[in-house]
Amino acid sequence: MSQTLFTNATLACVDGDSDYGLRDDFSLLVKNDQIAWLGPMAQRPNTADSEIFDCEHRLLTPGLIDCHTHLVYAGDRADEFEQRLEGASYADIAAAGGGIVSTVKATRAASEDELFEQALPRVRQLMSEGVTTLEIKSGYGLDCDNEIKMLRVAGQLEAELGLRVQKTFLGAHSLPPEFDGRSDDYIALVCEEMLPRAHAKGLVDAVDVFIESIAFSVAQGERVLACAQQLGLPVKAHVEQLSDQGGAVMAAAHGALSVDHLEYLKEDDVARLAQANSVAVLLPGAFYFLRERQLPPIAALRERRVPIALASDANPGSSPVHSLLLIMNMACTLFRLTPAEALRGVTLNAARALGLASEIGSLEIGKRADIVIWDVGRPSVLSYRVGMNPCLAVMQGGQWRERNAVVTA
Ligand code: DI6
Ligand code: FE
Repeated sequence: MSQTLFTNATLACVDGDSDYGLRDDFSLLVKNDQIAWLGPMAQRPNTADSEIFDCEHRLLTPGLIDCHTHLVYAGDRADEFEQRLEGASYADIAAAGGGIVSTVKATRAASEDELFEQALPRVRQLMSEGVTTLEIKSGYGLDCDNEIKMLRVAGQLEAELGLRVQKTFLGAHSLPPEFDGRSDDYIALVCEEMLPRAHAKGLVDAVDVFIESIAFSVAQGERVLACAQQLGLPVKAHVEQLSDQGGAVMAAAHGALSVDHLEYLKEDDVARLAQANSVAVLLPGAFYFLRERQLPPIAALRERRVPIALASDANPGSSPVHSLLLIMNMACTLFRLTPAEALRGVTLNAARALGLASEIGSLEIGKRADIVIWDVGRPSVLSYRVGMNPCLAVMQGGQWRERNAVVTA
């Protein structure tokens, strides 16, 4: 049996309903892959057979969780970034055949190995800042074989890098060019072939759809979510990102784990999310990169106690962002979240958005020992600094992943 006793730690447990769940002068015991005990230093167990890790009053948090990414894809869209700086909008570029569809062409042309190699540095960058669980969506293949190829690469990243990866099928991300003018036919293919085949291969943990004027209608999205539910799969949706289509209310009515983006969500619709227990996943990286002006209805989400999660939305078109620490800062500066809400957004509430809150997301007895040691004394510093990475060491499922020489002495 392997045991590690963390001593002299400041814990941000992210337990309870709000705030950091801060404990000073604490000790935490990991046995095998779980948190076995935590309490004040004076009450720590006498464990002669444990490895002792003296935190010297540094901060411990749950492993960070990035609950919404599209980080398996080929190529980049730096040229579109230049076009947008010259005045074209994201929607203009999509309408002219660029945007998502240009990434689809590059992704279809890439082999599984090439996709893996290109995704690797993106995942490593997130991991270097303490990410222990990552969601990855398909959605740049848009046919059976290529969607399956993307999901296989997501699985390979999990197998080779040792972090946890949740795979989300997003076949209804954009209309592939060969279905131009026939979007209902494409949705039929998604429901009747693509999703069932990917699911039969064990590659689907959840199903997502993009409901937007430049993507699919509420009725089309609903068809996909209903098919997912028939297969017993949890659902989520990209909604109200660029306009109010009513997708969030529909997805909540289907018991969505999360509804994501939400800039254009009406305050009146927030109650429906609360009733459905759906998590609001906010994506400040896309808001920033597209220079959106419309803010998500934060006050109403707080008032109705809808859990707020944050994610990178890492993708080549609207959020080429690979840092959850930067996302926490953006959520505070752009959306006026508190640093405590930001930390909860990338831990416990992100776990809820993935349906994993009983296993991960907080420092509590019985949860998996996914733990980050930060070279800071207070949790607000994580949201406050930009461009610094104070992650010293990461324990994933009770095993050390990275460990900086500074704290191993
Ligand atoms: N919303 C987004 O922000 C991304 N996908 C989506 O549904 C954009 C994806 C891309 O532009 O490649
Ligand atoms: Fe997205």
